Amino acid sequence: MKSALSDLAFFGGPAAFDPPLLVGRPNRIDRARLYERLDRALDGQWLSNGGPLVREFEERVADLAGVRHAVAVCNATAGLQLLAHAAGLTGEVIMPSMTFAATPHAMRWIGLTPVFVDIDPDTGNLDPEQVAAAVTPRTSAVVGVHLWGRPCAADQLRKVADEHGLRLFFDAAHALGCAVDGRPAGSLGDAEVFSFHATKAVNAFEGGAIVTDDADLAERMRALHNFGFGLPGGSPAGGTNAKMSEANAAMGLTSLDAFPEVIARNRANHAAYRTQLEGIPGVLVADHDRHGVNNHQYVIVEIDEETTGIHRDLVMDVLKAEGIHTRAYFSPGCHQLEPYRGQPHAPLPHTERLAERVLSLPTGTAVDEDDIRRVGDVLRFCATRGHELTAHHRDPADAAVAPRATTAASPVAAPRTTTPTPTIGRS
Ligand code: T4K
Repeated sequence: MKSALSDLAFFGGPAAFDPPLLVGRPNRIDRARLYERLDRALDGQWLSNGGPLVREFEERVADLAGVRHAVAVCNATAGLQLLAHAAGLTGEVIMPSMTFAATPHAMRWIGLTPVFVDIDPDTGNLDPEQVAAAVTPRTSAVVGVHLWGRPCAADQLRKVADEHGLRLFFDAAHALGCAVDGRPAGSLGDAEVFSFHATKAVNAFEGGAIVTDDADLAERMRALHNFGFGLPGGSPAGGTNAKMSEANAAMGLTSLDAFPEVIARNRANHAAYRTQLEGIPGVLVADHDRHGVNNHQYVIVEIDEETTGIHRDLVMDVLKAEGIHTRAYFSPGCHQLEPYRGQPHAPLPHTERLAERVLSLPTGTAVDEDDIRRVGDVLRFCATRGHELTAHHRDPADAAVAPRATTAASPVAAPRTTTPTPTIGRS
């Protein structure tokens, strides 16, 4: 328990966690099952190009998404590109800035122009009114992001898309197993893309899947992700290689087996964080349950600097010194990242406000209730002694509590500027 500033590892005290606790630790799986599946692939001498494990993985993912088709791919970024290409998108694609760089980068990489619009501050997801206002003759699609697994306002977005003849796709990288009004994520758009990256609730080491009810689109994607082979009439643009291997599918299937247990643990962890942090002025634990069924793979807190006297970035550094490695999902908004910085965009006040406050805490099977109690202690200390902590950090002349040399070099205490430090990539 920390009671004085000098107890904090940031100011030279002992760290709360050694080894550290990290956001994004892969969830536990049954290794024997993984090895059995890998043995099967090796024995069968079929390692890629639509093997039996990939087929089984696709069936199970399509089932979870409540759709007829799933095309497994090497990662969600390639999946987004494959989808945009197969759907024949051109010109501008409307999307939120409050997302991982992969969403705009995937589009830009294939010559499309991401157009950022603001979020609904209640959900963190695309605001349909802002989407309608951003449509131009060059717009071909809307790509919503189910942020932290919260399903987008699909019906309202569908209305806007239909009015303007646009395709409606979702980046569902966070949203496997999530749902709203009984409709699973994956079934809300014309097509949606899941991520099975190592850090996700279900992982295939690396991987992704595009899910859809559109049989023609699925067929095009299946051909194009294998060099365009088998596409009726051929493919003028050729094709790419975005296939998932059997080894990735073996991991994906084994991780899917563990998914119910992972969700249960995530849900319990989320509840424990809420209990620990409830009532601390200026600290808000995002309540995903208000927005539908969630897999709870992201525990998100907002730090209000005005109330606590401490900026989120300094909280991250103090936590890191304690061995608690958080991430800011997502900060800054993509419009402030290269290569989008400096390009004109609609006003994004809600995105910018959320990006300044947001913090993602460790969860998953690597984290238990006792860990959460100890994380809660440090966060409570930061929030209730925030003014003091900030003042001491800004005045290293106070030798008794001067920050450790390594962390003092961090940019967190620099005055806020219009070009924020990319907190996602900070390590
Ligand atoms: N759309 C959205 C909305 C997304 O969030 C993402 C990916 C995508 C699209 C694209 O999906 P993929 O193409 O990746 O399938 C991480 C993930 O790399 C990224 O997949 C994910 N979103 C994003 C939210 O998180 P970083 O830059 O934070 O990764 P990194 O390497 O800093 O690791 C994050 C944390 O996880 C650290 O605390 C370390 C820990 N970690 C990581 C790995 C890889 C582990 O403990 N073990 C591991 O094996 O992006």
